[in-house]
Amino acid sequence: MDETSQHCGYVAIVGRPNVGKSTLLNYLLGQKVSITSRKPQTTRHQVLGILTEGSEQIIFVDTPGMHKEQGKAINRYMNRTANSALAHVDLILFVVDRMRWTPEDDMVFRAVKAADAPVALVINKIDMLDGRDELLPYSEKLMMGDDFDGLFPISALSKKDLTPLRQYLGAQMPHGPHFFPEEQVTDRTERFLAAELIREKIVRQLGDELPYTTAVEIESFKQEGRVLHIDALIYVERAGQKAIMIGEKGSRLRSIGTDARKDMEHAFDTKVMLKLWVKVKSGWSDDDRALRSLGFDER
Ligand SMILES: Nc1nc2c(ncn2[C@@H]2O[C@H](COP(=O)(O)OP(=O)(O)OP(=O)(O)O)[C@@H](O)[C@H]2O)c(=O)[nH]1
Ligand SMILES: [Mg+2]
Repeated sequence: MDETSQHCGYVAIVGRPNVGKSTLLNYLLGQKVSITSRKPQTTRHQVLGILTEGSEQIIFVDTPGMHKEQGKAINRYMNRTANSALAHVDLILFVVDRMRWTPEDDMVFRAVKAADAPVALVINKIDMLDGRDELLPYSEKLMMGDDFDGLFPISALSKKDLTPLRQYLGAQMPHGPHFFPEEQVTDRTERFLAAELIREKIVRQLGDELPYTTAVEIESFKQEGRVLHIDALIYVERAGQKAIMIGEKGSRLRSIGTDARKDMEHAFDTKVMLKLWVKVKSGWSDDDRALRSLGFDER
């Protein structure tokens, strides 16, 4: 294709935890590159999702939810990661949940206002509304002056009303050659996605506390014939957490493994043999060196 007719740009997706940023990204791409769950602080890293359609390439940057709690090294890492995505993008999607505007939304609002790029407000989860009218007062409250370049009430989950947002995104992309090959969908490796899918199952299957103290490391990732062999280590912080992760007679770990394997077989389009181990590494989430060795890489 003639490069002079191409459009290409970066779009940061930011907001407090749990508003539906990763769900929106996966929907826009038509495939899963970023894990999701009903628990806050699911996304821990920046993940690029690349959408190429004809002359248009939109490079989305999914980010960890910005949150007030700064207690541990991992929380500071996640907030830094989200903030750094605001620099050098062409557009910012500020995602909020239509149900509630919280002090954390105020915090994100201040951060996006301080950035150079135009900001569009995305009010997600409108499927939870009884009627559309319920949104009006909320939108007015939010359209404070000229703060936002656009306003999009959507439902990323039920895939409602996304066409105006999609068209807007295309129209905002500056002229310029594509940065990525047409077939590339993310900047992350299959290894990274494998680790994330395991973590997603942990977050989805286990109680409220455990997910925050869990990290996953892929030890080996080898295609042998028609089977992809993946060995992974799940880190927890205490022996009691290890027992919960394994479950009675190994039942919990088996169930996490089965769910993760199914997703991997779909994502990698091959048969997968997944082996999981659980290991205690106390204090890893508040230890910068441990974080670095687990792939928390400051991008
Ligand atoms: N009802 C409803 N639920 C949604 C919608 N979009 C996302 N969700 C749900 O909201 C929860 C959080 O979604 P995520 O996409 O993981 O949210 P996130 O903003 O990426 O969260 P963090 O990565 O933790 O910052 C999940 O249970 C989603 O299924 C929506 O439009 N409607
Ligand atoms: Mg997320």
